[in-house]
Amino acid sequence: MEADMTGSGRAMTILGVGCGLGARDGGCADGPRALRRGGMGERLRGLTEDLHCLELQAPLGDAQTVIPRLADHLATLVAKECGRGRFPIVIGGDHSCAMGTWAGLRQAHGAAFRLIWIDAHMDLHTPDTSPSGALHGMPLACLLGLGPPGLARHPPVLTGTEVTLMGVRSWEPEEEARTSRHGIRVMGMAELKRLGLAAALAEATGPGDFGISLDLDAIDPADAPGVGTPAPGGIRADELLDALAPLLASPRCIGLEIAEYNPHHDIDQRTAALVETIVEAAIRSSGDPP
Ligand SMILES: [Mn+2]
Repeated sequence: MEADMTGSGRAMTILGVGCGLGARDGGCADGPRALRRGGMGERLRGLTEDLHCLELQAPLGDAQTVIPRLADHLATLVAKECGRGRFPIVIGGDHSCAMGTWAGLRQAHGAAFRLIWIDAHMDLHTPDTSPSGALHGMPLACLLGLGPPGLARHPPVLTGTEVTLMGVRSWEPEEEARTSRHGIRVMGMAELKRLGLAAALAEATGPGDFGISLDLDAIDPADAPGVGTPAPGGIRADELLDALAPLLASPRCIGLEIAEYNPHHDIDQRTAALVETIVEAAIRSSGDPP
């Protein structure tokens, strides 16, 4: 890792995943492209000497066929970038991209790591429990090895005890049952308010390595309107940024994913600016780890 550090922080690769096939509202497929056209890459390159940007586009087709293939492709790319000592930032696209992101990190990262899944939803459905059938409600289940062949990851990428769900406030009973069965730690909004976000994140990350998967719908729709499935009563953006920035700076942080940016629902570029600020925090702070 050290050899790839530049004067201005660690080497990073942003992987945009233009896929909305996993969502009922597929507009998030345009997320990475909208951010690129808005000039995010150029502005971020002003902050670091070593930033690569890649973009995947989902082909037309059936979600159940396309998404697992895309996830395999993404996993390969993420693993390759990690192997080169580069910090991966995956930007969706719908949250089904997580099936690839964390498979790739599991492949490339030798040590154990915890995953902090910040989301309004649990994403623990399988096709037989999902009311909508949308695959973006299933990625965490797939990573745990749940679901039908082709969708479930085998061997499982994660075990439940490695995962903390944070900010959840909308789920089905079958999903909640899975959190208990698999030992997934759940921190709902009430607990986040009680503990404070920084303390909650510190508890969730533990002393070792960790990754962060942020579904933008975890954030209150007032601050992040540009999502397909908004859920009122979420985490305020300022609080999240304050709590997240020092974690993104930590050398224990092995990867970041930001999913569900839907430019068609954004208001005054509010959500786009937030995505950029979070990525910026990862880039800016990476030069001087605590
Ligand atoms: Mn999600």
